Amino acid sequence: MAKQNPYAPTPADRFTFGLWTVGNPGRDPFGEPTRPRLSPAQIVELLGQVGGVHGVNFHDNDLVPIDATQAEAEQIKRDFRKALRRARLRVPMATTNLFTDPVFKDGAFTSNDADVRAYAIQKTMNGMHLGAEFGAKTYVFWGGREGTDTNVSKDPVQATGWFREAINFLCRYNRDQRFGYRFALEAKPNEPRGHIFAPVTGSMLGFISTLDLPDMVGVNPEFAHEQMAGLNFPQVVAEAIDAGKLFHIDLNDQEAGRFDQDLRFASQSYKHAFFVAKLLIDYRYRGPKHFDSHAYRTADYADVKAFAAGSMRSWKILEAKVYRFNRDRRIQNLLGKIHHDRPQLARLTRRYSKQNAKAILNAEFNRKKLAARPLPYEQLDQLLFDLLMGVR
Ligand code: GLT
Ligand code: MN
Ligand code: MN
Repeated sequence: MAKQNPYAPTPADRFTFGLWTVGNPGRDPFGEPTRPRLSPAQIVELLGQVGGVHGVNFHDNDLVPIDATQAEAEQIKRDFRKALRRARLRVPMATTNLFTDPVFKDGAFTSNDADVRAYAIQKTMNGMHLGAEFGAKTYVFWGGREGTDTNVSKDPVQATGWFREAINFLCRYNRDQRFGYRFALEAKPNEPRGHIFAPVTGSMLGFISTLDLPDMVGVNPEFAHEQMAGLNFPQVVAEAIDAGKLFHIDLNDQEAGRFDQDLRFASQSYKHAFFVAKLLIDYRYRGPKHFDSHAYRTADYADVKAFAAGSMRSWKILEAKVYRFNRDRRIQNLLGKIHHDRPQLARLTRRYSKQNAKAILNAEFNRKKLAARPLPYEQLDQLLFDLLMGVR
């Protein structure tokens, strides 16, 4: 009997791809597509062949081209629905393309033109209907062109206000229509504009607290986007978890200082990828894990399938490593040594009171002794390396 693959994905893993990710034809700013374009139904079929995928996400225009007639739209949706049924795939997330068409050249919700701003809201409401038709429960907002190429062109305080108005408006539409969406705001620090508003997930988290219906809105952090900003993605994910705002996550990879690469998850930053997996596992994230990446431009569709299967396989391997790490005696002993717990002190620092303040002011601390406590992080980090490289 053939040995079972311990890293085989299943729909319970909630792995998702986008029509725009596996369907990416390999176009870049310097070159034409290297792969033939696939229809939405063909992309679903391809994912079905890969196996173990939970769902496929789309922008309104990934599914229905912006200039499609009503009849064309209906036909595309019928074919897509049939393909979904055949491949047993769901649509957990939908979003709006507010960046490709020239009308959005100066942004959408933050365009200087009131007509464009209203059109962007209209397009999003229609996109929400489209997503709802296929059962989507998360609606992502990636700003795309919300920003400027030169600071002379916009008042960023006014633009932030317009962005807030748009999200507030759409939250209420969501409630009125009973779509039941959770909104997930996705940040990106640069590209396609010179300057982008709310460029990192931390900005989005701050912004959410200023909204009318903040409970409806969370974040969709993307690995590559935070790496582009030089940030530590696991820390970004941790902040979103801590705020109760990790509604969705975009997994991929990126080398520092490069163009927007959207590399296959864990193909580059093994260590960061491991800690992202660890956070999602330890804190029981149950949402979709969306691979927002595309295959190398050199790939043909056989290789695109390998790319999709590889994304999920890498997650499953890292998942197994996380369990191993959490069970590893030496690692856990070292971690235990590093954490000095003092319940009496913890009780005092947990909450402010006049007595607690007094007690802390009166406590004695031996600064030199504290500074001399060992922190064997070199040992710990090497153990991690050994574990990740499979020699432990
Ligand atoms: C685009 C972007 C991604 C976003 C997608 C959702 S579109 O590919 O680079 O990071 O998640 O709009
Ligand atoms: Mn991206
Ligand atoms: Mn993304």
